[in-house]
Amino acid sequence: MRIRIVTIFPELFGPFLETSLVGRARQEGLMEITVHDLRDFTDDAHKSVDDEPYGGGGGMVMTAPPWLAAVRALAAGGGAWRVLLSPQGRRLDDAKVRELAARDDLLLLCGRYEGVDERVRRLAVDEEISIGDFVLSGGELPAMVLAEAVSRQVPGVVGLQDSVVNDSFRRGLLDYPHYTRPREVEGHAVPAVLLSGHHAKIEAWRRRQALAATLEKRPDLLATAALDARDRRELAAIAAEIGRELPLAGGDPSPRT
Ligand code: 4FV
Repeated sequence: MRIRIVTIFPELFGPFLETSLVGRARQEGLMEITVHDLRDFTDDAHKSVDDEPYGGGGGMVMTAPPWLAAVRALAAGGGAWRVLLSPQGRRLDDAKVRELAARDDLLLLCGRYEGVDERVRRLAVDEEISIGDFVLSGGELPAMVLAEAVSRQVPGVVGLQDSVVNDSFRRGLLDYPHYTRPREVEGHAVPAVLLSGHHAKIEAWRRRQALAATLEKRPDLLATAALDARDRRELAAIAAEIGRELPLAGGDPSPRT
């Protein structure tokens, strides 16, 4: 898997590329992640990358020529999927992460200022991705979020592959609660089932916890979660217990009045 990132702040990526999962994946050659300075693709003495917006209004806009030069130089020979990180993009979620991981060669464009000139989108971008409906000062943190999420999908990057397969959202549900030593924390004990060694009961308990957490915190996810008949029965029981209507397909539940 190759990820190349274009930014005017390459220094922001140092620790991210040298640490933890991504750091080890690069070291072990499981991933190639490189950062490229947009200013290296400017052709003026000041290496300028922004200018005033046509039509007025505050702030500056990133000019198109450096971006076109950078993307065409780095994506020469084709094959790279060119992603602009921006609030106008499709929201990043587990399904999109897996889709991007399958592309195997990503070129991430990190905007700054008010954004990039519209011709960059038209001439040098295959897809826009947003990490959420809020405005940051740059696309660098979203690029790191995307790179980390995608790297977890690369075989061998996450030691326990099954912890990726079992990642919440992969199953369309929120995660079950996790416990470790000490057994008791300020009077709060570990659920006995987790100490039972009874794997089937532990699995059933975790499934029920994931269903309950999802119904409580993210009922919207239930519309697309992979639920079997046992799950549906369990959900109905949980909903009755906590006085919640079960979300109709696609709708979220309102507390039972
Ligand atoms: C963003 C987001 C984001 C917008 C203006 C950079 C900033 C500035 N990118 N998801 N939310 N980008 O806020 O991806 O250029």
